[in-house]
Amino acid sequence: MCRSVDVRRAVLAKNDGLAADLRAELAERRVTAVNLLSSPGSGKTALLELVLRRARERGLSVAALTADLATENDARRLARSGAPVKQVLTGGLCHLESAQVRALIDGWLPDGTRLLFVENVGNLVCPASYDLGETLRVALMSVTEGEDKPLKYPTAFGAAHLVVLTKTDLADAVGFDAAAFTTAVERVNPGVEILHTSARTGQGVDTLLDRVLTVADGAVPHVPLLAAKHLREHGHDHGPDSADPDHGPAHSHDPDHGPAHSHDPDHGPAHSHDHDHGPGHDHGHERAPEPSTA
Ligand SMILES: Nc1nc2c(ncn2[C@@H]2O[C@H](COP(=O)(O)OP(=O)(O)O)[C@@H](O)[C@H]2O)c(=O)[nH]1
Ligand SMILES: [Mg+2]
Repeated sequence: MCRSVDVRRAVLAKNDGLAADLRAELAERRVTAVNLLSSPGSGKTALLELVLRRARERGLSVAALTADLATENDARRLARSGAPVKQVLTGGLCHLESAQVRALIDGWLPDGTRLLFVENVGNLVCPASYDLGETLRVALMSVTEGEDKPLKYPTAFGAAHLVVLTKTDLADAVGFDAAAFTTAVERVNPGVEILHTSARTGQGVDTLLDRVLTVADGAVPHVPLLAAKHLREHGHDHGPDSADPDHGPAHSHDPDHGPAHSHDPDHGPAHSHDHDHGPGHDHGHERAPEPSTA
């Protein structure tokens, strides 16, 4: 086995360990963390803003972290809900890691927070391999992306506790085939629940929040579905569509390869820093620790 593969495996193993610790700590604090995964533009931010609003209307204490390669646009949008929001700028890194989440919640996450939503970097490849210590992983896809995407990104959709279809208001306009989508999801994640949502009409927003609360209340046992474990058991996503959109092709075809984990040369050295938005925010520029790199 070549050394780079060893290093990638070690990076994943280290992340898994930190994630397990974080999950235990969050459970002790009675916080349920929800990791949202999708390609860019699927509607994560639009849906999350509605979920945060609805949760607050129900008197729930909620907070959100949102990751972006370069802008704070999503944090500004989410902060309109009135919930505490923190932006993570990954500086070109294509996913979040558990160490970043841990660094960000320390000293920020308000006591008594019930639900912590994490909007991951828009990408269906790398984020799928990194456990963030979440209780619930949600893979989202919009009706405009094509019914076969679960088959093309089996790690992202196969290791999700819940699959959310977004932008259903556009389904007729794009000729979306709901049955084909359901079949594709079933192939990679048999039995997983699929919710249909629209941030335009509000369809499914309450149902999504209800599902998250069901898990938070412990009404259904948490089933660990760690993506890294799934990845090791079922192999990495292959083919041109699995290339990390933030990186060059050199990182996409190693068959024995952990997640792409290098830095976009256009973005300089990977770093992350975060900005508070919403109540109590101080525009601090704390630096999260350097993400570990292969
Ligand atoms: N028609 C429609 N457009 C949506 C919906 N949700 C998001 N959008 C639009 O899709 C684009 C991307 O949404 P955004 O929330 O930024 O996606 P993200 O990149 O996954 O966070 C924006 O122009 C949104 O206004 C929806 O449910 N219906
Ligand atoms: Mg977004």
